[in-house]
Amino acid sequence: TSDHLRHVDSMSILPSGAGRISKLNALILGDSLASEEDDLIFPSPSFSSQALVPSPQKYMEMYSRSIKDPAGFWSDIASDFYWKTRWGPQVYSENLDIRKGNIKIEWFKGGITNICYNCLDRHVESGNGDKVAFFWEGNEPGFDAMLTYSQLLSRVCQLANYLKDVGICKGDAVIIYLPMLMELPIAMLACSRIGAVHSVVFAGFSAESLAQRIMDCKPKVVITCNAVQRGSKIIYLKDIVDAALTESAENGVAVDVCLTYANELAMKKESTKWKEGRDIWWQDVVPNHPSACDIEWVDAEDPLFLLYTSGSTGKPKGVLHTTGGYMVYTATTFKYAFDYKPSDVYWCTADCGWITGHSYVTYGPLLNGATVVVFEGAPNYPNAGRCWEIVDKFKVSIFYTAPTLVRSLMREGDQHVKRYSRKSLRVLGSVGEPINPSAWRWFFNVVGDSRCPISDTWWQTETGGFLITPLPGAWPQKPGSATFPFFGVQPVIVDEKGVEIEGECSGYLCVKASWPGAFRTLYGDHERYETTYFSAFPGYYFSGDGCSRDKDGYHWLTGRVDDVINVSGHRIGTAEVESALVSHPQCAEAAVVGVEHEVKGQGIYAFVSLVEGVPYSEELRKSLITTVRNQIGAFAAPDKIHWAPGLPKTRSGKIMRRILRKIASRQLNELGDTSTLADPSVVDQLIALSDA
Ligand code: 6R9
Repeated sequence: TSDHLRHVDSMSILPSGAGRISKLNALILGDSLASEEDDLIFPSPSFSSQALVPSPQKYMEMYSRSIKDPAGFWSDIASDFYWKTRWGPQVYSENLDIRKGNIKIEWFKGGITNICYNCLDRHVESGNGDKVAFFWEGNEPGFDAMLTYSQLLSRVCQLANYLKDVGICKGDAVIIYLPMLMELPIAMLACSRIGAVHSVVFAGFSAESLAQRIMDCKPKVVITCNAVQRGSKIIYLKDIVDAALTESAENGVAVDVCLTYANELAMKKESTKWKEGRDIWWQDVVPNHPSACDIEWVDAEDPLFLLYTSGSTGKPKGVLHTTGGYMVYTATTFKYAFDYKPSDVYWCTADCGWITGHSYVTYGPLLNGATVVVFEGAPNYPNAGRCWEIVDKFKVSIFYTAPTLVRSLMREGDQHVKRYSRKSLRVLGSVGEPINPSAWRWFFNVVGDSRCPISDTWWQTETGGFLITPLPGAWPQKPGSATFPFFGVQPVIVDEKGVEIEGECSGYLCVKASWPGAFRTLYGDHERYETTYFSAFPGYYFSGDGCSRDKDGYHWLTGRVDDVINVSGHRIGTAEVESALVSHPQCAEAAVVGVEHEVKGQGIYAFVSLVEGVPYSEELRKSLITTVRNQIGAFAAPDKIHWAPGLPKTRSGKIMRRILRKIASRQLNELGDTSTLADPSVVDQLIALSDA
């Protein structure tokens, strides 16, 4: 058993004190007892008694089996899905130890299936075709739509048939650049139906970022729409795609087809710029295609999608997920972490452009046959009550969002929440960054009326699904802790030498065995996969996050320990922002660090050195920020530009970010040792320019 397991087994999850122990025992024994005591918040007995995992004991039972017998545990679960051919004798095979050869992870190899079939056809064939799959809510209140499972299946088939018509085959890449219209998950499912590999690019990325992704995965088709209104702003997506396609064509990657959905609520068809021969209106072709489409049966290890994410170096990484393991894992994590019941209405506020939208807007919920709310708009438009209006409108019972949204709504005041009933809510969820205890408490007490457990789910693009998460109903919660590992997951905390630390500790968060939802490679660069994730601490997958474990065995994520910043739950590499800044003709050098931000979690703080002789000016500041917006996207725009005559560097020329972080957060008496700097006087110059 793992350390974690021993930890929990010995019931040391409890702080000393007989009162508490008897309370937890009471909970385990199913007594009707609920209380909030100090930092432990117990699920109510009525919640626990109906929960899928109603007690720590039940969790322990399932967890220990998942660790002792992963093959048996996961094949039992996988058997609930449809497989055309069952997987081979080996349920999984793995090598996570770089010292023993190449990193390899495989689950259900030889199993032949299709995730779209399991998301849609399976439910329709079992008589659930009339159940609502999607409730769609537009940007403007009053604009909405819905699709049942049967209707969704027809839509997906029509698009799949169109894609086949234009030559998309199994294994071909398709880039999807769409806002949160239902057409976005429809496009994902159409690709998976025919074995094509989708790569969704968040529609907030700039033309340059999109072009970079197009050039990396070389899609035959790009799917987009002409424009979208988000909040009070109209964004002309087709113009961005046009620019990206021009750039990629100039670099030798020509895209045959740009399938464009006419979103007439935001922009007239006639005003859209058009390139005959390449551009085609979705509405002109897709609805004319048959609403039934044969499945392309694929191997469990055939690729399902690519999703680009930021790392600590400049070039985004194409995280590759395969079919079978991802399917089983997203479905199972969704079911248990949200205690899913067929009567639930589920809303996740994430955009499908991020991993959360892949695993927990599209695949996880649909695999469970859930009813999902898809929201196009901005959560504070037209006012701060919009989320709760939507919750009441669709009777949402599971609401999954990011701490940044919780904090921004918290600032607007309780009245916006309280004027809605929210009585349908049952379970809340949080993802994207650590949730600070005060935001947790507001979410719990005000939004959830102190009755809905919060699943603070820790995971990553790379992990495919939740790795550390509460199971509502099982454990007492601690505000701000992601609690315990999901079934089959063995997190370990290691020190800087890669040695596992036991008990109460803090260090680097790693995982020591594979789980079905793990990514299998970085597209086109397996070596980078191995060096980025498996070399720092040989024998383990390294997450890039810091973590501490308290005396009760609860996990507390402390944020990234690499050069990645987390802004409103969006991962941004400091190197990407720096390379955008230095592409500005007047910028000589840039160093970017994250600083604490009240709403966004972290803000982007950029130190910029200018080319000799260029004076500082407000205009230049704006132009630098615009450069970043254009190269990456608005979400990566620096919050602060700090003029820097020089940057603190070691004698070997390495920028000392530790010092920059302290200057950025004004912790000037904690600068530490600056004597190893090539020129220690730059520090004083920087401090002097702090408020320039
Ligand atoms: C799902 C997602 C991954 C990084 C991850 C960590 C942070 C995500 C978190 C959390 C603390 C949570 N993170 N969830 N930190 N508690 N519940 O966000 O994927 O965009 O790849 O970001 O986000 O730092 O390493 P991704």
